[in-house]
Amino acid sequence: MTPTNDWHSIIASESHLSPDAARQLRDIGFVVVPGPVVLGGCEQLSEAYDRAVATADPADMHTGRTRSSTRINDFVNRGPEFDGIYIYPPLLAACCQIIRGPFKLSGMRARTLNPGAPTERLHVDVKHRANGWPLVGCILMVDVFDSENGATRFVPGSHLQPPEPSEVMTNPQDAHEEQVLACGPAGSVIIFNASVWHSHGANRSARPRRSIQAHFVPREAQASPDDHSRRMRPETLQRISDLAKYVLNVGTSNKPMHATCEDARA
Ligand SMILES: O=C(O)CCC(=O)C(=O)O
Repeated sequence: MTPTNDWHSIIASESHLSPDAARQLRDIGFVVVPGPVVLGGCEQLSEAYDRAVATADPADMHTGRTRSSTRINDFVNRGPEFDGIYIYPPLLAACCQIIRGPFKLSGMRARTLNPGAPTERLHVDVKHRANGWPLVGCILMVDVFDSENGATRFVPGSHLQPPEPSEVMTNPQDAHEEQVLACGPAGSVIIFNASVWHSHGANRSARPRRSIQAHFVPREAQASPDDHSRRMRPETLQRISDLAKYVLNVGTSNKPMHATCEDARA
């Protein structure tokens, strides 16, 4: 047997999800788990988020036609507070479970759901068997997610059938009778199979609902158009671990110098 000493094998053998979380992801299509520990806690994450948004080049900010949410791309390069998100072990374990082979980060961006935003249409993030399928999504709650501020809604088990909401629903913006909300305290992470029907709810609160959202794709698939690999900042490359470089698919070999993820994170 060939020795399993490539990055993917190391990640697969060392990254773990609890059996219950793994089951929810498989059967329901999403799970909410406590997120990675951020130096300085949620307060520092919140400050770093606001700072990154305030200093972002306007070319990296997208508010869309309805202005209901603001997206800021490339959170790989916006500060050390965000480095632990895309290498969070339960998230990597979920990628192994869903993608079932080598994968990479496609993109990581901020999304602020503005007060007054209406419910979004239910959708999937990638078509069944299209380039980039299966796709894994992750939403880190910078603020609490609740029924008032637009917590993400999911239709449990919908990833197990090929039709998309727009193919079977008269209006995908409507409430679905089986939908459930993914609520949680700030710092929680939603991990989901991006084939599950989902969307944000309405933000009826007076506060913005802030989040950091990441997507992972099979390694050979095309990354998102705002792909970090074309714009890695030297200070990011200097700061991040070899494991992170592998997950980002930037400047590292598939054959690690390290025996474990732990050594590589150090
Ligand atoms: O921001 C949200 O709650 C939903 C995110 C979403 O629709 C997506 O990841 O495609």
